[in-house]
Amino acid sequence: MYRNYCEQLQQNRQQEKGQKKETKMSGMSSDEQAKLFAKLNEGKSDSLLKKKLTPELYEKLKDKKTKLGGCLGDCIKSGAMNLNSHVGLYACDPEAYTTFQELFDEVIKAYHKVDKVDHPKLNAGTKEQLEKLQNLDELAPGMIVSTRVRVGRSHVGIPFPPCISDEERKKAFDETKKATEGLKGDLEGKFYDLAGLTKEEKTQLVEDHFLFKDDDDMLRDAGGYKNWPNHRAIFHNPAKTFLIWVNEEDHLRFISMQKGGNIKETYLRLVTAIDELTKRLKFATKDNLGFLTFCPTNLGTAMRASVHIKIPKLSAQKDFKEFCEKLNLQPRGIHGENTESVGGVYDISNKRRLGLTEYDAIMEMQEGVKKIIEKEMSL
Ligand code: ADP
Ligand code: DAR
Repeated sequence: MYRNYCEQLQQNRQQEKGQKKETKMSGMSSDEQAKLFAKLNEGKSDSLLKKKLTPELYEKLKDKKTKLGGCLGDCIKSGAMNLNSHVGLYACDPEAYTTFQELFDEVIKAYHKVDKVDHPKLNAGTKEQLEKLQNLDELAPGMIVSTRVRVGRSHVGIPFPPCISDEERKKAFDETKKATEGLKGDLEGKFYDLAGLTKEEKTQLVEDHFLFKDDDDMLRDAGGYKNWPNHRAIFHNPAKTFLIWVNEEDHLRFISMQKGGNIKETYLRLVTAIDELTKRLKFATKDNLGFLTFCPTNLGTAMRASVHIKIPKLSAQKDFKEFCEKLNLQPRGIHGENTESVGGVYDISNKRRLGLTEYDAIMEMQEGVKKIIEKEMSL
């Protein structure tokens, strides 16, 4: 996996040097951008965008444009229209992290709890380290309903939702479809165009936690559902333990998931998939940021490893959120971000994705979940 990754980094650097710089004007006027900044400052917001985009920094960045024509307004629109955002900032395209670096770096440092924006090289773990991964069903039988580990990836040279055209989204769709052909073993599966699924098929896949929805207002305001459902797709193996989401929030999400608490098996399947797909696709990276994604919370490893776990007693405690925060864990509801828990079952995952390796991230989740199990059993 590491070898493929290094080769790809080298190719990316050569590609960026020779890449023809397309210029595409963003659709947003400077007047609309100014209105968004005013809206952000109208009401109360605890978002990192509100905290970090000072009037002085706005003045400094407001006239800048990325080579693909993206502007600051494209990046702050969601946070300005949704003052209840936690972060509120998205990159209009991969180059936004450079063009608007003074803003993005402050948000990145605050979210990922790092003093310096400096992500380590990809490291899924050595043979010895991987022996430390566990099947937590042996520790707490029946407590973990399911385990899921996912990474985000972006195609080189294709903008993110605020600036992507329908043709560019089709290019990402087609490249991914081609890359899934010929996957073998546990990774072999079928590619389903979202537009070709019936309403019932989609509903069942969403209810079973396998498919994404188009119901996140913050993602909508960031341009995430433009031309929906054109060129959106899901790939999965027959067992639905390996899936790929195409053109949801990110160009790509590689997902390994299964019933129960076998973190080791779930993680190793994803590592194999990433290695295989790295041979077939080129992913956007930046040395100090790792893998580039639409949202700065997903940079670096772009990995979120989660368990759906039954913790009715711990979750009823007043300090539940603080308990998770201290372990660098993020509690969520069980139907996706900003949803509620059901029957005391919570989605518990690593919060940090940048400034640590893939191995560090999965171990941070595993060791944190073990502390959650210990606490739940002690109550
Ligand atoms: P992500 O950014 O990782 O996609 P979301 O919170 O949007 O996270 O979750 C996406 C989907 O994955 C939702 O349907 C959610 O229910 C499902 N999901 C996340 N973690 C798990 C898990 N451990 N087991 C089963 N489903 C999960
Ligand atoms: N609506 C954004 C979400 C930030 C993190 N989640 C992502 N990228 N799905 C917010 O700022 O709350």
